[in-house]
Amino acid sequence: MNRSLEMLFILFTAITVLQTVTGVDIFETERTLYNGFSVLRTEDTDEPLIEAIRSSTEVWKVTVDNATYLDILVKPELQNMIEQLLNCANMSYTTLIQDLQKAIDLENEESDEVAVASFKTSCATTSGMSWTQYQSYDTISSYMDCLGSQYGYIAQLYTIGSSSEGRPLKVIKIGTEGRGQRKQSIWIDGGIHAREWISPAAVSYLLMELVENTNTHSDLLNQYDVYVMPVMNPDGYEYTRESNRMWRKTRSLNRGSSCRGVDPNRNFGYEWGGKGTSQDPCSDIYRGSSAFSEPETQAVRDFITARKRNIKMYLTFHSYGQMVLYPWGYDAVDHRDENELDRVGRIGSRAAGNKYTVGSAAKVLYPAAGGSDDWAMSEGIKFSYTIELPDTGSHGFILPANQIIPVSKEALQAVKSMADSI
Ligand code: 0X9
Ligand code: ZN
Repeated sequence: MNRSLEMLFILFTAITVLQTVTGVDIFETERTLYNGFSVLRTEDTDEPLIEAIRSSTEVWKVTVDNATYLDILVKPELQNMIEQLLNCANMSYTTLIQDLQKAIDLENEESDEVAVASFKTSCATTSGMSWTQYQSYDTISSYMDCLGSQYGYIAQLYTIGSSSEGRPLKVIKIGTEGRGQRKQSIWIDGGIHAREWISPAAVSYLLMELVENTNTHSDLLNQYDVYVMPVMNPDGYEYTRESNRMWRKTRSLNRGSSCRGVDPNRNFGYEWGGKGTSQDPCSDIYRGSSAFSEPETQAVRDFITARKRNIKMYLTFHSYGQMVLYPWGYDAVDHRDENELDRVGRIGSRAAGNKYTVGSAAKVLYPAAGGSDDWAMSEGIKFSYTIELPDTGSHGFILPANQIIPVSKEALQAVKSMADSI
């Protein structure tokens, strides 16, 4: 490191020790705003500067066309400093998002009336559900209630537990029962991470298609029953709607800390506590006090475990990055089913328009233990995937609502083709 970079580095470290991470959050109950926050993209290197930046703000890794990048959330006070440091370290960067709050404010504008009309299903009308805007958990939940009562012959509603804040955790099983033999099934979930709004939107779209447009999907439904849980972490999701758009974790209380929440995708019980996890309740990748410490992950564990012999594929939808990832995620270690998982992953990617990167989670992205995908595979569900929905960073987590329908349509094609190929 040259002398001026070293000086800046020291200054930067001092400043960031005094200031902590995310948006402007004056009181716990007030909305956190991201005025003037930007997202910068730089190359993925081992430069010590990145570690310093990582300790003071959020850095997300993304793979696009075989190249990996780091997207850095930059608060306004550090904008100049970080840009200078990147320049001094000879690291090129681009600005992905100029003002995060502006992007947040525009994100949920209702899109395109034509699309609204064509998706007014009976239950959507009853519950106020649509896929032209991001919806509240209450709306998604009422929509599921309606499906359970109006389409009882094909859709069975389960409340599998309740969240830390007491919200019902809901799953719908889509299945044509009563044919003598027990069918194999597929599990699909969304909304593990609160801020990844496209996930519950797309997973609820899949649910709508399979229940309210069943005839179009008889190929899939003749072969499999499908369990769909659009929002695994409803407390976090509501918190992103009401208070802090960039929240990731659950909202449980942590003993001995004023920081709330656990990363549900570090809380599952396979290799829990390993690489890419934190013991610090204030961290965004806090693993929890023990494996399955969260009521949300417990409920999913219990429901899946009881049915695991029949579940052939586990699919969990996240964002962003456009990736189809398979185990292992806890570490870059090989396993014997990797070729097979890769083959099916590629079929999914192709069906979704060929713009998803396919690979093992730890190798393509980063090692992170306690993920739901690893746990599902460790329970004997061979085809286990995390699908990181679009985009590749231009909007990141703040994908405009007019993207819900196109992204969901691609996701539906991916799911159908993957199910067909296992
Ligand atoms: O880090 C995660 O939990 C996932 N990425 S995200 O940006 N949506 O947070 C990736 C999880 C991949 N699977 C495992 N590491 N097990
Ligand atoms: Zn996620």
